[in-house]
Amino acid sequence: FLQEPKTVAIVGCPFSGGQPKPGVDHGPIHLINAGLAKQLEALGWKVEFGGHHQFEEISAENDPAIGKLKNPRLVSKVSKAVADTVGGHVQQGTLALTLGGDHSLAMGTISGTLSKYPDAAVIWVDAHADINTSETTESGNIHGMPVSFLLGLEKQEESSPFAWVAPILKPNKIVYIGLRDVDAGEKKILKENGIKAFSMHEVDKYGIGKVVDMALDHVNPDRDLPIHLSFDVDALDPSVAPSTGTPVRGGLTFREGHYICEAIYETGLLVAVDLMEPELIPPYSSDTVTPVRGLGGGSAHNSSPRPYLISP
Ligand code: Z70
Ligand code: MN
Ligand code: MN
Ligand code: MN
Repeated sequence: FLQEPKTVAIVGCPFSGGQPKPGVDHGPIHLINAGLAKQLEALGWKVEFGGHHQFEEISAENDPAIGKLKNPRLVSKVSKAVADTVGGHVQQGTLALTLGGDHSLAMGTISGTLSKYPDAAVIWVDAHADINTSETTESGNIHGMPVSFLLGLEKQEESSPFAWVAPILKPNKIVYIGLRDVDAGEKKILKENGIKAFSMHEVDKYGIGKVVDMALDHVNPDRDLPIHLSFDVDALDPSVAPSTGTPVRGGLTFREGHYICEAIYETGLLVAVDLMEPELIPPYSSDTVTPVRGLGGGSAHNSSPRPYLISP
């Protein structure tokens, strides 16, 4: 599905409005400053990167909660912009590599992939299922909800900020790896919809090689559908990736995390990758980091006081 020469477009999304803690809005900046583009070039990829997205257009006063959902208009607007950007790259046969930012962004990235490939397979690597609905969410944090929007588990009224999300992902086209912190309401949703999940228990039991094979057999039995990999770094054990909003004990090892990515890449079917919820990468500190100018549409300077926006 990718065009030659193989090209990766980095979509930097320093956004954390889908959850309350600042930190993940610096993740993409740290990854770029740590030399990600050069490393990808060294692996033989042509790299496109024009700067991080700037998100600043809705202030907190203008974005009161809808039901339990926090920052709904902002999260919706940001995800829509990301959907258009990722969709454009996938259309062109460029691997879209989105750097988060919190996982609410995947509403956008996966919508972008599905706009070109409605039957794409999604592999969601995470400690969390991120499948709460507005009914089941306890936190109201939308980063715990993107999968439910993509599946269309709730009807969105025309007035909903999320009405733009095409709810076309089928429950048998998403598979989880790495789960270990799933809410009771989410377990019920997974069960009722027959959604396949390989939790850390299955990783222990079968080993990561078998788990990836079984996950692919489930969502992509004939190995002919494009694959979207959505990788939350909190899937990794906190000893490997401590710098994320909510580290959860008992996660994937360094090699298990890499193996998943390698094995999926080897299928030749990968069209988009999300790397979500990273914060700081040592030895870089926030003091040494300079925000990069925006991709256009929106100025590079933020006047908004919202803590999850990068400031100049
Ligand atoms: C909980 C919620 C969560 C992180 C997603 C947690 C969700 N299920 N936490 N990613 N780091 O708030 O819905
Ligand atoms: Mn997540
Ligand atoms: Mn998570
Ligand atoms: Mn930082």
